[in-house]
Amino acid sequence: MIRPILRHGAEVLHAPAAPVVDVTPDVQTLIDDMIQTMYAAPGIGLAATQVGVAKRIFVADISVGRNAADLVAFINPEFVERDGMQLEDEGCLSVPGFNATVARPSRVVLKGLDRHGHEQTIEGTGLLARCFQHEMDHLDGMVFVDRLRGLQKDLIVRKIKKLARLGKW
Ligand code: GNR
Ligand code: NI
Repeated sequence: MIRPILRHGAEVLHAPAAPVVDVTPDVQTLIDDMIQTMYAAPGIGLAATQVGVAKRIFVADISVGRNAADLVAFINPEFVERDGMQLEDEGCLSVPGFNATVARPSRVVLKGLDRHGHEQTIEGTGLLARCFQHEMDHLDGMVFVDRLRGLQKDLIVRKIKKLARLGKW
């Protein structure tokens, strides 16, 4: 089932999510729905908070369905390594129509559970590293706009507020 994606301003997007205690069938259904929702959008990642669930779960596929091996689901992910630096353009399904350059480490290693509840450790570089960090931010209640400073941030926040006021957000 495709679930609606919440937009910047929805409370659950701006609060930290709680760890998953048990990988129950409900969690597996949620992950299946998140994968469908990510592909339908289309996007390269999706965090549970974006579909209104305050749990530490995300899915990612930088091939957007072209390569089955690229699909990743993480439950309770944690950083084990982070190094380097990359400056690239970033967008978010919860902030449609906006993008900005965000500084991120160029390589990360994440550890957590897969969708069956088994431990997994995955390394990401380049776009995958960026995607992993973007989704980790979502689990901590942070959206890429929160990583911006000064005029760039103010401009996007101001435009979102205006759209919301006009009922176009
Ligand atoms: O689809 C997405 N593209 C993207 C591009 C650059 C950096 C991060 C991303 S993640 C985003 C999907 C999304 O909002 N995930 O939370
Ligand atoms: Ni996002």
